[in-house]
Amino acid sequence: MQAEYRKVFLQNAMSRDSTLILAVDTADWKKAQRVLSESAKNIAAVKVHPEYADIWGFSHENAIGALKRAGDGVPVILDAKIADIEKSNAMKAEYYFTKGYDAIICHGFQGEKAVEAVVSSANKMGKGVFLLTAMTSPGHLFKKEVTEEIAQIAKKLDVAGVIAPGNQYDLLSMVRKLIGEDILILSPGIGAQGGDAGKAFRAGSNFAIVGRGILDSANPKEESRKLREIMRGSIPAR
Ligand code: NUP
Repeated sequence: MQAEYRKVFLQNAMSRDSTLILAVDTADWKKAQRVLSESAKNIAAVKVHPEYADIWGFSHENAIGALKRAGDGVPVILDAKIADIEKSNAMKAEYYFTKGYDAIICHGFQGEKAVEAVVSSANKMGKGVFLLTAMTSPGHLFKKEVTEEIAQIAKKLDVAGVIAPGNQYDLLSMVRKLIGEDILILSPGIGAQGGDAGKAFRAGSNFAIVGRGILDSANPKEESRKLREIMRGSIPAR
């Protein structure tokens, strides 16, 4: 069940005392490894794109193992943005979960049945699904109604969490209202894309996903520490 994975994800965040997720977006494995180990004490999880394993010269399994070693055992979220029909989504989800990724980011615009295929594959394997309700990119085509419908799918399927833009606070708080208090909100768009962690948190976000803001900073350890402090308290008492 996704509620079970949500509990596991939250317990991990609480034991690491962080709700900051590092997006390891760099083609340079040495840099990824260095930034990750320097910020490991300040983060709850890492988020990685499927291409990076190959770019770094690893199999998926070895990339996951190396990320976990550098990050003190962090969960690894795959930003696969799964967006196909039911059958293909089931194949993709199973493929990535079998490799060892802990959770996956999935699109919602393809409709409930196709999302359900990812959720049932995740449930069989004790993994998590984070459903993308809107995007941070300027000019994105997620009209308000589309985001509302995706948020309703998230609620109906009770996914572990959703992804909602950390640089669009009205949209973020609308998503929070629609999904209720339990489903987690993970927000990219903070820092390099103009979003502010404190504002995203106050609009209803639980986790900040940050790439360049940490990767390109002169002091990733200090930058991740600051972001972690800003997000402190973003998990409501349950
Ligand atoms: O809407 C989205 N916006 C976004 O930036 C959904 C995403 N998954 N992302 C990802 O978050 C993006 O691909 C990148 O890996 C990360 C944000 O990185 P940065 O802007 O903090 O460098």
